Amino acid sequence: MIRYLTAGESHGPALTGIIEGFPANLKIDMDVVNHELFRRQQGFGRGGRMKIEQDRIEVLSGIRFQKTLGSPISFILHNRDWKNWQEEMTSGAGKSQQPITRPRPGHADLSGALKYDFDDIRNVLERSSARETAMRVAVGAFAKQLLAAFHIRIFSHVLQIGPVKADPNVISDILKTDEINTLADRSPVRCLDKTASEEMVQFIRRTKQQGDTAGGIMQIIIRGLPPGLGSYVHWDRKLDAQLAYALMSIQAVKGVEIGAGFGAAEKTGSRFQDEIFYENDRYVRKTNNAGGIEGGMSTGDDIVIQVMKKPIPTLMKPLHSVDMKSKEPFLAHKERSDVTAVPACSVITEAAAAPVIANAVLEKFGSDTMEDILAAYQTYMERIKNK
Ligand code: EPS
Repeated sequence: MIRYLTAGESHGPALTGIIEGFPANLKIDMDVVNHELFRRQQGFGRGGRMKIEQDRIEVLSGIRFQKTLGSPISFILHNRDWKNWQEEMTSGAGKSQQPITRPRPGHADLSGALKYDFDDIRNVLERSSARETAMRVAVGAFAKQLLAAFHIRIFSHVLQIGPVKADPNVISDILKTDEINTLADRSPVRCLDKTASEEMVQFIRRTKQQGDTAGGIMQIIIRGLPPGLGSYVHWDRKLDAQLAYALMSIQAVKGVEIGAGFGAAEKTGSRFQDEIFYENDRYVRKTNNAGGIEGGMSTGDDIVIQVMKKPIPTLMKPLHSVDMKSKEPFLAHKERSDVTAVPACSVITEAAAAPVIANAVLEKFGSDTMEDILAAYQTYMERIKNK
């Protein structure tokens, strides 16, 4: 099974990642990995940092002649901004010239400083920063290449930023195609509804002028799964639970909804359940309120998930806070940040979901070499055809 670790401070020398348990003999295209990192850096509403960085990783182990070895894959991403932070962020001797003592409401600042007994909030914010997600996107890019061998694709797009929503009627046809990411990548906010996309940009502009920030909702679509990934037999093997865990762990995510989500509460059972038919030698459901997961297992239909990211807590017009040194009321600390990172978060959700699905594939079909895993997959697909 795939496990992974990420390390690195936002303004430290580098971010690093290690993936353990990745099967051998999968061809890896590093351009694909670096393209995913590029996608994460896009999106209207990002701050100055993305103009400094050009995220690319260098692989240090686990791959030879473009193929995985089954050994841990480790990689490094050098922070270009490091050159501006060498003294403040050194691992050698030194002392901060500008300790931060005014926690931002909504950030990890206050609880983190209390928990780890820090007098300088920078010790918290450097690691709690969403800069860490660059490593998760790299991990996701490896996992996506594994999934591609089984024809499993992961897409995402933005449904809402602030009060501006994509029109479900405008985007419904696109959602049936495999063009979701291609078209979403063309929008400055990854929204498939062009009118809403423009309104979102205007909304972000206005929000920035007001010194404020915005959150939003994105949708992930995972397509091409066989039925039966995950399991109902034990709580921690349920695919929806594992996906929710991975998605909730993304910085500033406050909600995850599967399929019809909370909207299901107002439906009666007869209107909510996806009825089963048998057509052209296979089982079909004509609706997908369950979002592609029943009893903690994939049904074979698209897995559909909505993820909500709250507004970023670093405000240029800061909110009330307390100075941790003097205990006097002060306005919270402000530093360079994004107005919204919802479009980037959309790419990150794909990456967070990918290792979860990859693990469900490995759990079902084996984990050593691609050849063995693919053979087990084909046997299973043949067997369920006749069921
Ligand atoms: C981020 C890098 C950060 C922020 C953002 C995410 O860069 P900096 O702090 O140097 O401006 O743009 O981080 C946050 C929103 C946060 O709350 O920490 C990135 O690479 O994604």
